[in-house]
Amino acid sequence: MTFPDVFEFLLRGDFDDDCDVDGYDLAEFAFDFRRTDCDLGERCEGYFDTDLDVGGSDLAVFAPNFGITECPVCE
Ligand SMILES: [Ca+2]
Ligand SMILES: [Ca+2]
Repeated sequence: MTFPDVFEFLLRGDFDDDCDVDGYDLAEFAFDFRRTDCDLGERCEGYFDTDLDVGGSDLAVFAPNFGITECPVCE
């Protein structure tokens, strides 16, 4: 089953998997924003790169998707 990985790739920032990037997803992102321990403990929501933190470079990935209300793979 590779579908979930493709799905996540297509709409990064949709942390609750409901095919949009809205305020709920923003709340998830904001909760982990500024974490620097993404190699430890709980998974960092919003950790899109490989620098072990949730910071500006991750926000740059999340921000363009914010406001999308349907993902490309949804009917
Ligand atoms: Ca969502
Ligand atoms: Ca980062």
